[in-house]
Amino acid sequence: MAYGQPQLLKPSRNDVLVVTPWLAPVVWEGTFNIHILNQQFRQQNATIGLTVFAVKKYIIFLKLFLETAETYFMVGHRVNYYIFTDQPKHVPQILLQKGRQMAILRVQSYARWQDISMHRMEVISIFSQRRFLREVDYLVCADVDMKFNDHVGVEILSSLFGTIHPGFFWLRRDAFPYERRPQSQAYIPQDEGDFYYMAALFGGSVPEVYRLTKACHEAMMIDEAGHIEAIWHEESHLNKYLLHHKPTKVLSPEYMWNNGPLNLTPCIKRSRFVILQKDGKTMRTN
Ligand code: 2GW
Ligand code: MN
Repeated sequence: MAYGQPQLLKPSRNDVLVVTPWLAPVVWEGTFNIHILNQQFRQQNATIGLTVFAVKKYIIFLKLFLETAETYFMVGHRVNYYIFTDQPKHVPQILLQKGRQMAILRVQSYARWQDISMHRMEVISIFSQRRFLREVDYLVCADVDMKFNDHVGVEILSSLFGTIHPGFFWLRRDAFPYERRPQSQAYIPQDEGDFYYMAALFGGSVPEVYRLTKACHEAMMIDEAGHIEAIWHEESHLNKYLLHHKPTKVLSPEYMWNNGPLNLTPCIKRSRFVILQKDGKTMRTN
């Protein structure tokens, strides 16, 4: 394969951090050659599982999520969608490209939305141990109130990856919305923390995702027994976990953007995975 030579004396980006102090790549446009990566992952015949939960009213988000995933997510690779829902009959029928499959899995619905969101960690950990370990090499776990808007491919894959939240990346660590009460298992002191990660996109190898989801679920059970719930639910616990188990890749906010004007933020060259605007009042009532 012919491709441009890497230039040791010319940085791929001079406006952003492209590697963490623990030597994990931060994935930005301009830092990778997708052709080289596609060839590597095709050689391994890698299968990628994408988990998504659509419970109660959130079933309406599935169609756009899946249609845009067919256009932009891991195109040319083997993909298994795992759709967790309380309404299997209402999962939209989408024509999938070759090499892509869908499994619809029933989950219970909880009365509180916080429980729907938090129990994803438990469900993913249970399925990782059983089914995912046999069926896929990597897992990508996503929120459903999102759409793919540009390429999201194998450049994100690694043993353990998290995504930087678009709302806080310019802030100092003491201003991140981590859980600040020492009584919670998710507690992070003011002088600790690397990035503020968003729980709407994380993943890695199946064993690593199993460890992460199991640890977050167990931490949430301890909090529940102590009558405390972390400020941002499982996102707070994810941040605590990734502080002490450093991710091997960090996805830049290109992979978690809200559709504001890109030109206001020159370092963001592409918006790949986008948070949908939702009417909080109607979605958050039963
Ligand atoms: C969530 C909030 C209010 C009312 C309903 C729900 C809800 C969420 C639901 O009725 N059905 C459902 O399937 N969910 C799932 O939980 C769905 O997959 C959704 O994407 C996910 C997280 O809820 P969401 O997207 O409303 O939360 P966000 O966008 O405010 O996201 C962040 O904070 C959450 C915790 O507060 C999570 O950590 C999430 O991963 C973060 O992105
Ligand atoms: Mn969301």
